[in-house]
Amino acid sequence: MELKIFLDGQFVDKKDAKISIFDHGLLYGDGVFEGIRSYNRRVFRLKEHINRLYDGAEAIRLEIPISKQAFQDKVIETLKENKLDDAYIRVVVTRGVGDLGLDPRKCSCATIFIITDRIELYPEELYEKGLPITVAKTRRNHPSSLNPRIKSLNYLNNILGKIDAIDAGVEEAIMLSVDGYVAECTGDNIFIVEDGDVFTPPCDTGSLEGITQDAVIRIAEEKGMNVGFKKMKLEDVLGADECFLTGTAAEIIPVVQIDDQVIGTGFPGEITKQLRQDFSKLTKTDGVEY
Ligand code: PXG
Repeated sequence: MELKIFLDGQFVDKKDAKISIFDHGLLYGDGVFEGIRSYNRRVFRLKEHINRLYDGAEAIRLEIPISKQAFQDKVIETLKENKLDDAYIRVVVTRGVGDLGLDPRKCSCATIFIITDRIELYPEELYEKGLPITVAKTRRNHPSSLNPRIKSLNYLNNILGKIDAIDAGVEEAIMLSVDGYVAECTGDNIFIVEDGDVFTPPCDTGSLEGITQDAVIRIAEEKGMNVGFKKMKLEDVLGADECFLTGTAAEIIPVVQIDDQVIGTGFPGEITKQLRQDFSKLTKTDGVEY
């Protein structure tokens, strides 16, 4: 069965899902998006993703022409249309069709599309052995230039970071802020564990407010751990007992090496493993059913 895409109010076959070359999402990366997951016919943190989408849209003064509830319903409908139990969901809202100038006022109507597809998982081996990563040469956008809370369609900063990772022969790279603090990775938030305490950099160093990051903070709190936001330098990560990354696609993935430096024992740590177990339970029981 061909994949059905929700595009501007209707379902179309994947091969027919096309947008204009005058769409400002394409011309300028002018728009917002979300990556969401469903597990066993439950959409994980759907409301939170839709809220972040609308907050980002508001921050760039992009009016989404349907209500949040209608948007959530469309996500569910798209999943049902494609009969997917476990899915990766990509939601995109662009400024829409305009002229060749930057002026967003020339775009009269936002373009909305929703893609639901099978999820491509990282190999299990990476979770068992842990991930080697690098430090990107590219610095994270300064928050005063582009607020990291906005999950915008303009991902070139992250893609340049990803190219740095590829050049180093690894999957992910730590991105530092312009003033040298650890912000996040190219598509994941970062955590460290120090003497049993769990820390992640605050959003104002240039990281996205991750939905998986938030879920992990709550799990750690419930387990009675001391957990919180802390500005950190690369040395703090290198000297940590454990390090892991969080994101919708990766979930929680241990980091065991940064360039030629081993983190902790060089194996995934106990706290990382515990958090992974609890997160896995949460994704099986929580979420909007369909
Ligand atoms: N930081 C950035 C910059 C992200 O893009 C995360 C953190 C994790 O956030 P969530 O809310 O998912 O826990 C993301 C996630 C990819 C990819 O292919 C990743 C993301 C979006 C699209 C693709 O790795 N975003």
